[in-house]
Amino acid sequence: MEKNFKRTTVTSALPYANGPVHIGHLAGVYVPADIYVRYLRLKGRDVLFIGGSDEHGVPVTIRARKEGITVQQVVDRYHSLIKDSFERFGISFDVYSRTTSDTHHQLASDFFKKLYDEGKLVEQVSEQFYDEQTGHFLTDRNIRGECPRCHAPEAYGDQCEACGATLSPEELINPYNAETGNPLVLKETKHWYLPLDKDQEWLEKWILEEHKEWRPNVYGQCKSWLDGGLRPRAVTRDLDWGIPVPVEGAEGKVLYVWFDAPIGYISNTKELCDARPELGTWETWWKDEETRLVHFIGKDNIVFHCIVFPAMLKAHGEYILPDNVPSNEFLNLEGNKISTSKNYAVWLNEYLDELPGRQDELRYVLTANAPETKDNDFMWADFQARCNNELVAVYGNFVNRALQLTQKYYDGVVPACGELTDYDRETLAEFDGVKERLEQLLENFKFREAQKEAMNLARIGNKYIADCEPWKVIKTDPERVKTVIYISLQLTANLAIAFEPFLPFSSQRLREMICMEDFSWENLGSTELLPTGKQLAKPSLLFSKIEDDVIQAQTEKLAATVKANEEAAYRANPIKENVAFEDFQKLDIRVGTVLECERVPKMKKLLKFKIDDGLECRTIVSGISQWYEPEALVGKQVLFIANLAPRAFKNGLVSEGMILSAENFDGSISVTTVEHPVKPGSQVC
Ligand code: B3M
Ligand code: ZN
Repeated sequence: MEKNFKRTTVTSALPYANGPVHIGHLAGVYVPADIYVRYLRLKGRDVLFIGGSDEHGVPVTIRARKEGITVQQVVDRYHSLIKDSFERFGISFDVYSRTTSDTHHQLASDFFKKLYDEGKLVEQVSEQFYDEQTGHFLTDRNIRGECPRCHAPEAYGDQCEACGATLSPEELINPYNAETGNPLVLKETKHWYLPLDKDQEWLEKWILEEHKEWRPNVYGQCKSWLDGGLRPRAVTRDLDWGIPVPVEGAEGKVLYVWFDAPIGYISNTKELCDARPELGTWETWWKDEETRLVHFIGKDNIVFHCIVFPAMLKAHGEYILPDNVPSNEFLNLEGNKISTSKNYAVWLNEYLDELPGRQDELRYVLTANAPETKDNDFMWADFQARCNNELVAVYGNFVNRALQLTQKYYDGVVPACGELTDYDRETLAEFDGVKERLEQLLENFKFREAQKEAMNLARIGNKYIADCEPWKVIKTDPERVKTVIYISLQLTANLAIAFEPFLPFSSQRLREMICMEDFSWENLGSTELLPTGKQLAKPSLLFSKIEDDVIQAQTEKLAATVKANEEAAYRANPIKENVAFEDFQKLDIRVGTVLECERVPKMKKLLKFKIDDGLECRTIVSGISQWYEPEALVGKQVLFIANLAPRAFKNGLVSEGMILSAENFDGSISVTTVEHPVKPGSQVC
């Protein structure tokens, strides 16, 4: 059912202020949100675009410890860096604030208090690990200890990386604080939970029945959460960075970051509207049924925006719920995952310094390759090709020809339009439907296709001017050239409008060149945008070529990062001390043939092998299922340690030896094998 909304509140995920933002952020969330908002503004709709930094949570505290500075210093630094990068990329927020603001602390605290006072939260005491020396409770990931299954010494509180078992921290033998090494004790602690189990029914109806139009990736993720059954979620934490829990007896506790961060959208709207009363009250943008709420996010945030936050809003009772949550998949970089911790990314602040004035180029390529339906790759070679073959050779070339010829033949004055030929009419007819097509796509968050449609308009223009050859015809039929230039100029003006949401900087420059004051979406498709007799300004190139050396510098920079990461991984794992030859000889390494290989139920990482060791068939268990399909290993000859003491797993499984594999620097595993087939049982020496 289409509702008629009066205004739209658009939010985009609040990035953690624990590092700079990169192209993945831009492609996944901020460029699409900005295109949408710019489009709505051009259409004259009432819209607010809300952004800000997420300054709570554990990541910022980890960064602070790593750099030896205070958490406040970390968030101050990255908040300004992120804000500045967004501004310079033309992400046109109406407000970009932060979750450490007083307004936000007050609003989030009041929100919690209301739910608490009305009995909408469930209080529960549980035992959690506590470091008596530092006086801190620990998160699962910060707890380490001996694995109860395979007895590896450094299993995490949630998982053993050696055997792959999923663990809970209480199962660890001799748990300790991963950061300090201090032993841990169990201590009772009280927390408040949002009883999501009670929201199951209405959420199912609201999402699965009433929002079938959400993108398939969003809808699918929600469905699988709902199918799994919702459970209560703790909304408080034992931490000292965050918003204090506003309840007596909750000293040393703060609101969980995912409880306060989405409320940040509301707080930032409040800050904006308090400062600019002409926008109306913040409540109109969050509580009025005629307001449409749209959240732009990345795919790892879906559950929080589609299930948890709506449940919070509903429990509060006064708020509207999101009408759509367009979420993108991930952008990879040159075939690898973008990683903040490994410094493997194209950081926006660095791009701005290294490719100055090329914001539209990046916006264009990120939208052309947007990961709207599946993960996608950013490749520097593709970036160059798209800039040079599309922006320069099509859009830029057409506009430049139209404007230069106007200068040359008519001193920059729009000529009169004479009689139209059939070809003129065909051309005009082709771009006639563009407004409607663009609207259809933009309203449905199909930005990639929408941009293609705009580029198609430029292609039509480019072809038109090339076919009409005004530079030749001017000698034989000057009257005809007037019409060709007139039409080309109208197309140019249309391009300035159509591209504004996507490429705001070049659109603005183009607009200045054609002195276009009246600039509204409704004019799109018109053939009378630049009237005869209008004086245009001096043109300059809209886009310039990206040279090979620029691209090479970027790919070399990435390669250097990969190399540095590999070297760091090597240094972290240096060659061990020398051993005597006799000690080496104690190990009996042999070749075995894999007879069978299968996954182990409930132990995700394990593969169970039956190995022909020359005499008999033995069982060996190995934690490599992430890297191999079991069938692919059957028949292979592998190296294994034949005299390793057998190891027992909790489910009764016993491993009689160990298969040797190489661990690559990126953590991937490759099983060792022999160059020529040999008899099973052959010794490795
Ligand atoms: N800061 C996670 C992220 O940056 C989180 C988003 C909050 S949106 C309310 O991916
Ligand atoms: Zn283990």
